[in-house]
Amino acid sequence: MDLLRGLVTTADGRGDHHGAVTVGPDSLSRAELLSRADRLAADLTGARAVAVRAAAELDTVVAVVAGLRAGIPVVPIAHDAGPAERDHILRDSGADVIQAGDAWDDVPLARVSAGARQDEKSTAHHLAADDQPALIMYTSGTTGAPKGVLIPGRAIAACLDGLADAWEWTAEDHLVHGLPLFHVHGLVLGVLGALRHGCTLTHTGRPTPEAYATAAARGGSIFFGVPTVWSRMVADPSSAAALRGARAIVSGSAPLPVTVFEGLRDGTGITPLERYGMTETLITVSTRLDGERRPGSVGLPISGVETRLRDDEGAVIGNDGSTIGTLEVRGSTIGDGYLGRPDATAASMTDDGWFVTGDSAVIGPDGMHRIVGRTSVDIIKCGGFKVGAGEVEAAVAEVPGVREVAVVGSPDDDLGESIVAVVVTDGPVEGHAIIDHVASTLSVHKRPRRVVVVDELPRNA
Ligand code: MCA
Ligand code: AMP
Repeated sequence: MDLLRGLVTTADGRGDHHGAVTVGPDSLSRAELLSRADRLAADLTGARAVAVRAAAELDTVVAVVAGLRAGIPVVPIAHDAGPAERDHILRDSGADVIQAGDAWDDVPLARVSAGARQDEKSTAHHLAADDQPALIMYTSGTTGAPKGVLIPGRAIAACLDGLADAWEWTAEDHLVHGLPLFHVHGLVLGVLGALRHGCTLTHTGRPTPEAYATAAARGGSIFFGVPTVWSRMVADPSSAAALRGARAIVSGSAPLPVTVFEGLRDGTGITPLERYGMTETLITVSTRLDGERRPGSVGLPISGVETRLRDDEGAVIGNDGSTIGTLEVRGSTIGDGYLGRPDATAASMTDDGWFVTGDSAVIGPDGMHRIVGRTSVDIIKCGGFKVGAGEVEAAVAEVPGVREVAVVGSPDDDLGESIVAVVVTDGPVEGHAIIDHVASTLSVHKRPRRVVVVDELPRNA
């Protein structure tokens, strides 16, 4: 199995063109992408893992493809990760080589460059076995620093093929999105999906309504976004109308409010597809292009995936459309657990081999899934980014003058949930100092949007 078969088989052949892969202002043909990636792959020979500062740039795509072609696990890191988060990921992943362009010159690792070069190195590549980690992706838990999820090539291929089946995604498509390249949504679906299926890719830099409208005018046929992207689209009717010629609009990473689903359908003339997944499992459930797209529903398991609900006592719940249980999943898209964390990996699985998602769901007699919440309040989904309350609390507690802190998610029309830090202080502490400290040591999207000072935090026994 070649994970990137669409890239390889169409490069230089039918369907390749300058602009087959565009990120922001820069474009390559597939043949150019492949040749740059293979030059970099030669530089990766013998590396343990390659860290990639995953800015929304072509170099990120080149570096990820190079790692996959060299058979070296790729560790994408948020481009705006502060030293605490970045250095944790570098240490924990064991990466010994980094592609970071001109940034992060304080990182003491061998540097490689994805930039264009004249030299013609050999293009030997070794393609990782399907069950070796292709990606190590970091995701937040309720407490502690983010954990690295081992994602083998076979899981990525199964997920992308399941979604191709559900959405009728083919080489004829032109995929458009502006999502971050350091998470599953933007990187696995949004980049590797286009390269596996051989379709044209436009990454808009940022996922603004205007940028999506411009890409629609240039032939965009499938658009990806998180609910925040789509609610901003609904608020911009002329950009929404520009998507009328598209074939599919897909939402995921957080619940799509029914009002946004309906606004999007009315504004674009396209009924959105919704899909559900996790970094640990990739995408497991989706509505189908040839099936019902119902507001509030994430649809059916994709091919190769099974789901079940269990109650607090562990009993399996029937698909009655009303009883809420914890969603468990198993099948070909599930990753290989957390790097170096056998305890956490074991805790995430049942004895009979199901992954416990931590999401609460209802399944109808027709098999349609509704995600109704999470079993932990210490996971916050802000703009589709998963943020652990404990991780932000630890960063806030470092700010001089903060005595106690609790971080919570607060319902927010734009972001779904916004991060709020409630603090007890010794003397005056500026809210923006707390916000900036989190933004600069963890990453910008983990910053509290609001700081509330109280005299005392309510505590139970
Ligand atoms: C603001 N900025 C700051 C600060 N405040 N910079 C430094 N310090 C500060 N205190 C800057 C930011 O760097 C940024 O700059 C600009 O202000 C705006 O940032 P922000 O307000 O955070 O952006 P936003 O408009 O609120 O972002 C909304 C968004 C974003 C674009 C929808 O939340 C997003 O990209 N979400 C996608 C999340 C995602 O892909 N999740 C998938 C996880 P500049 O403009 O220069 O950047 S994978 C997953 O969940 C599973 C598998 C699944 O199902 O998909
Ligand atoms: P992450 O850890 O960033 O991969 O986020 C995974 C989590 O995002 C899941 O456990 C869900 O809580 C949430 N999620 C993803 N897609 C959806 C969706 N379509 N509806 C509701 N929640 C979602």
